[in-house]
Amino acid sequence: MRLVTLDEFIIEEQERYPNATGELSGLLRDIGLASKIVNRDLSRAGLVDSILGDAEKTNIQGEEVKKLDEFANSILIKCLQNSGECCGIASEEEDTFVAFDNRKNASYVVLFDPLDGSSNIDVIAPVGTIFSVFKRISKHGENCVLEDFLQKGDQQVAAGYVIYGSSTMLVYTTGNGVNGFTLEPSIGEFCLSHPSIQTPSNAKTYSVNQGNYNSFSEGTKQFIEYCQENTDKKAYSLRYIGSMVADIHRNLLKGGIFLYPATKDTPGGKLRLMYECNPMAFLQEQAGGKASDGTNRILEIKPTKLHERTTIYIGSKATVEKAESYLNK
Ligand code: AHM
Ligand code: MG
Repeated sequence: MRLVTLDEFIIEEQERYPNATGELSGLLRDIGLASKIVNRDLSRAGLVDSILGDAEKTNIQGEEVKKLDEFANSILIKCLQNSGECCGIASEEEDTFVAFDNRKNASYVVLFDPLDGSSNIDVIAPVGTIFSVFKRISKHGENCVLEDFLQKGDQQVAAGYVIYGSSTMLVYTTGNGVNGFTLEPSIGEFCLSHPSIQTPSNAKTYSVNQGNYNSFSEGTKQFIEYCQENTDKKAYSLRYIGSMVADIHRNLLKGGIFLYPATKDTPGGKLRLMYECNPMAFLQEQAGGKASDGTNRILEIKPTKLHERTTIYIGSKATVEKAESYLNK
């Protein structure tokens, strides 16, 4: 079987669209490169004292920053700034967006969570990088502005994640389906391993931090009971890694629902609209799944700030609709 590398696939895809300028292709290749560098250092995390553990500071959202969060953040920024196609970034680890002064003519902005689920690093559980790409709406030749980033999710031109697990995989969409590429370590290339991913319409598993059960709404509690009792079929299995990328990756391939509802501590939800929920929602929809805040389609939420949070119910379409039916009774 012929190996198709990520770079070859991106070029072949670009050739299908005669009007494509190749800028987005270049950007995706640079994200692939950044994730290979992050992957290399993550795989040594347990060995190298200097990169394992806390950076002994907190980010703008009051969360503890791990050294590897900072490392992944700076690698992504460097690769994107070098790429020439990106006029600015916003990151879960930065207070505000960063405009690249030397890239005023570039067309795209990229938002990312450099290392999602990073509290899992110290116990060698999977973590991930999540990214979301928008076309700028401000004028070329000037610095990008906040409005370039605060676009609704349905305006994304590309989105994806990299999961660093027992193997490393990059999964992305440009709005023409979802494809997955597994890193072949001996040649250092992402190779097409999961073409045209479609997610099953019914879940087999549900993923939620059930420790928060007592503070969930009645509708969410009833939906969880439905998952456990599900009388017509076998009850769903509960699978929760605590790393959104890993939980969603499993559900995408095997069928499942991931939910992070409102809790007492996080009444507006915990996960970030721009860095986590939008890109995952775009991927799920492209794979035939669904993503909602319980009532509204995630991709239609108009963001008001970069670090906005939302509740999320995402995964197999029929199961997300079932959750919505309990929530909106
Ligand atoms: P992070 O971006 O600070 O790593 O937080 C996001 C993570 C998700 O990966 C995961 O689904 C969730 O937080 C787990 O939260 P909890 O520990 O409250 O269940
Ligand atoms: Mg995160």
